[in-house]
Amino acid sequence: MILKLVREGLGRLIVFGDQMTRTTPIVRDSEAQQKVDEESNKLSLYQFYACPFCVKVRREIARLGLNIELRDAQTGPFRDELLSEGGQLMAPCLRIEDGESVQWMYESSDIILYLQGRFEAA
Ligand SMILES: N[C@@H](CCC(=O)N[C@@H](CS)C(=O)NCC(=O)O)C(=O)O
Repeated sequence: MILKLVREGLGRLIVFGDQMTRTTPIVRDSEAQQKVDEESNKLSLYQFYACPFCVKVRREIARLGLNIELRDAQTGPFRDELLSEGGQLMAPCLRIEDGESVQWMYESSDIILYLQGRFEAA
């Protein structure tokens, strides 16, 4: 219980630090941004608010100027969905829709590399 509170407190400090030190997002012309937005519509991030790994990914999403839906997996339907469809109750997890198929990507570093590879130069 105490450990959980300490972890939550530290997480919130990290969230605060992140918000104080956000960098300017990549700027694109409106056509390029529209294309990126359309692609981002097919992505969603299952995450916990005060999780440092989630902060790291949210920070990169902001830097890359992506409008990815954030889904709170702490409680409620997204928690159940993450477990039943993704296979693990661990955050962050990026849900990637590609036509009929869906990929669930865990591991913050893998998610960041994936987003950079797909959107850094877009
Ligand atoms: N190596 C993973 C670690 C992710 C991780 O440990 N996430 C914690 C939250 S900070 C988690 O989901 N724990 C399972 C739980 O809280 O039920 C990453 O980098 O994404």
